[in-house]
Formats: sequence, C-alpha cells, structure tokens
Amino acid sequence: MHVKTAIYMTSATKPANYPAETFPEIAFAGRSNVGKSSMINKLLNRKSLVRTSSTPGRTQMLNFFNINEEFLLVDLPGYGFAKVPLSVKKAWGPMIRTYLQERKSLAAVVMLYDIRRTPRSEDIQLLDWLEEFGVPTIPVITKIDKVNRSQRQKHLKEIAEVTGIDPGAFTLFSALSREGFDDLWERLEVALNDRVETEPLPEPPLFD
Ligand SMILES: Nc1nc2c(ncn2[C@@H]2O[C@H](COP(=O)(O)OP(=O)(O)OP(=O)(O)O)[C@@H](O)[C@H]2O)c(=O)[nH]1
Ligand SMILES: [Mg+2]
Repeated sequence: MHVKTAIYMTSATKPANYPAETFPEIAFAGRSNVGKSSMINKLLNRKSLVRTSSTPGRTQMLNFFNINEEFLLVDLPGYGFAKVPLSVKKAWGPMIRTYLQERKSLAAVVMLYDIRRTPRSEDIQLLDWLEEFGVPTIPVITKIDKVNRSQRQKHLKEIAEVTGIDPGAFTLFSALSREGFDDLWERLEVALNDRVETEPLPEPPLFD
C-alpha cells in the first residue's frame, strides 16, 4: 500500500456524527495502552498523526482518518484502564457496540492483544459482538519486541486459548520494528477489497 495522504477527519461518539459511509473502513480495537494508535501511525508511516500517549485511556472517542481518499481507518477508544472515571467506562460498551452494529462501510476490525497480557472480559465481549454482527476480524498480537523469541510461542498459545482463536490466525506485530507490517497491510487490503465487492456502499449524501 502506498500511503499518499492520511488526513484526520473527525472524532465522534455517536452515529449522527460519524463521517459518511462513502469509503470502506477498518477499525482498530483493544484495551487501553495495547498500541492501537501506534499501530496506525506505523502503518501510515506517520510519526504522530494519531495521538499516542503514556497516559492510557485518553482516546475516548472514535477517531476517523481518511487515507488516499480511498478508505478510512478508525482508532477506537480503548478499555480496561483503571483510572478512567466510571461514567467513561460505562459509555464504552454502548459506544463500541453501536458502532459495530450500525457501520455499514466497516470492512474489518483489527483486534489487538498485548503479547504480555492475558485477554480479559472486555476482550472477549468485543469478540462476541464482532461475531454477533458478522464483522470480519483480524487478530493481531502487538509489542512482540517486548519478549524474546522463545517466549513468543508460550504467550501466543495462551492468548489463542483464552480467545478461542486459532494460533495460526494471529499476525505478530511490533510498532518498533517492521515485523508484521507487510502481513498486516496485506490483510487490510484483502478486507477492504472484500467489502467493496460484496455489497455496494451507501450512496454519499448530496451535501456534506
Ligand atoms: N515496545 C513497544 N511499545 C509499543 C508498541 N506499540 C505501542 N507501544 C507503546 O505503548 C504505549 C501505548 O501505545 P498507544 O499506541 O498510545 O496505545 P493505545 O492502544 O492507542 O492506547 P489508548 O489510546 O489509551 O487506548 C506507548 O507508550 C507506545 O509507545 C510496540 O509494538 N512495541
Ligand atoms: Mg490511542
């Protein structure tokens, strides 16, 4: 994929404020601090198009980015960060569920897992929704640079067991190295093409 333009469009919490469904779209989901924003920046080869932070839980809206006027990438709010106010925690479920249910242009969700962490209830909940709404899912294990090669298989096996996902289905990724970069782009391209070929996208609005 040659990224010519990558432009921040808007942030939203509810469908009325999402951008038009003119382009196929890929969203990135996972717990707070797992590396969603870093992954998007890496894929786009932009240092800080998407804000990353050492203070997890800061991205509390859905952030939409337009790539090449061809497709959208969406940075979804993370979950599971203890210091976030209860009101924000409660808003997360309906916000994500509604998005997954309603977004007709959604081609796939990249589901991120930190190689050092055991998936928890929210991770499983998210997988249930993806299945319920028939959203194609691309499972990725991130931060693989944090563990040595011999440890990788052990962690991969555990994450596969807890999620029920086939170990061979995961892309192993690092935002620090280039590992997993080509594999992930290939999967995104396949998903985007599939979305365009299965069902026409809704007509763009006459006025934007
Ligand atoms: N070593 C290493 N660190 C990473 C990697 N990806 C992300 N990080 C670091 O992990 C921290 C969190 O990354 P973010 O990309 O902000 O995580 P996020 O999932 O967007 O977090 P929220 O926006 O809070 O949901 C940052 O300090 C990143 O530099 C990786 O592949 N390897
Ligand atoms: Mg983020």
